[in-house]
Amino acid sequence: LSEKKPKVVFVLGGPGSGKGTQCANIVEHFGYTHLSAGDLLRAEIKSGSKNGTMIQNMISEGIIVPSEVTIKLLEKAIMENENDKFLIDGFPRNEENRAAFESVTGIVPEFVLFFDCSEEEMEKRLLSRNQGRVDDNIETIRKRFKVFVESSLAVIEYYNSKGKVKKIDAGKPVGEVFEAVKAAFAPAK
Ligand code: UP5
Ligand code: MG
Repeated sequence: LSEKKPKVVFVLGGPGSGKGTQCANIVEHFGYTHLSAGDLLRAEIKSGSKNGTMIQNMISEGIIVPSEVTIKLLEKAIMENENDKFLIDGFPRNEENRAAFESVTGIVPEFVLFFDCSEEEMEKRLLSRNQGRVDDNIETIRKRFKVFVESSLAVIEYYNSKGKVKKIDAGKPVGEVFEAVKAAFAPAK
């Protein structure tokens, strides 16, 4: 992976802040490949892998899956893709994820997009998503919010201290959020 030297942008923000939605727009506009850590974990469950049951249980509780598991899936997805620029959506989720990813892959992100959104708005979005996700029920949503505040915000603070965070007001309609996202990518084009 160190030979490939891919360009990586981390896309972070609370559950339902619009990471997946905006990543789809960024892919169309800027030619990145979108890797959602959550989607990779859900695919791993479906594939019937030995870790599937553990991953399923953790996602149902809104808990962060061990970083070895997630990092392996991300590395594989990066290696198997010819593109050299990737959006990593929903990872790293805690300081241990962050440090392990940097040391295992040698990859340091170009920058970090942070979708800032109120819990009230995120809750509303998640409860009306209706895609059959095991974690889109009010109890698990509350647990996901708690994990985000207690573990994931520290990652954003870390990158903020390095001057790498581009904060986006993600509480607005999709189109308006994307205008702000475009501005964040424009200088790097
Ligand atoms: N929507 C989007 N933008 C909108 C807007 N501006 N206005 C109005 N509505 C908007 O959007 C959510 C919903 O809101 C959609 O219906 C959308 O149309 C609408 P989406 O783009 O899907 O938001 P996103 O931020 O991607 O929400 P998601 O639920 O995917 O975020 P999570 O971070 O909770 O989920 P993720 O899949 O990343 O992780 C799930 C679980 O996997 C974690 O809880 C954890 O258990 C596990 N996990 C790990 O352990 N490790 C990892 O590294 C990653 C995941
Ligand atoms: Mg998502």
